[in-house]
Amino acid sequence: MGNRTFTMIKPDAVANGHIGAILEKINGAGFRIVALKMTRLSTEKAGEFYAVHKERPFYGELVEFMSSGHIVAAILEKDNAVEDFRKLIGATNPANADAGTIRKLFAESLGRNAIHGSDSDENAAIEGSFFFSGLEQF
Ligand code: 3AN
Repeated sequence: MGNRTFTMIKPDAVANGHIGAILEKINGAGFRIVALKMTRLSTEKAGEFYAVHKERPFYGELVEFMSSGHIVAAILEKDNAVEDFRKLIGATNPANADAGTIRKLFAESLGRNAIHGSDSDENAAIEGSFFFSGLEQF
């Protein structure tokens, strides 16, 4: 059971003005923010980040969307961080997400689903170091 996960507030949620509300939900659920930045992914960098999905039919759409605007990347700390954070964000498709989850509250659709959460401790570490150097993690 690891105690860190990685998240990105995606371009839809940033453009719709939800950064503050989402960070408040994250803190309110007991996560400590240990790294935080607003940035924008090039198509090349977005493709690299989502390389595990390369063979999936939605890969092109995903890369285009994730490089279409600013994102907010963060590393979060809490006991059982990966699993608890995925509960907090809700199902991939907001139509299936539980009431009160971040995707239910803020996502537009399956493709534009407001927020990313790592799916394993191993990927949390890989994804966190994709965006943050050791000096940027507190
Ligand atoms: P999650 O982000 O909940 O772990 P994954 O890993 O299955 O979901 O998918 C990664 C991302 O790809 C999702 N967050 C979503 O933005 C996008 N995605 C997944 N399935 C589809 C789909 N059928 N059509 C368009 N985009 C999708």
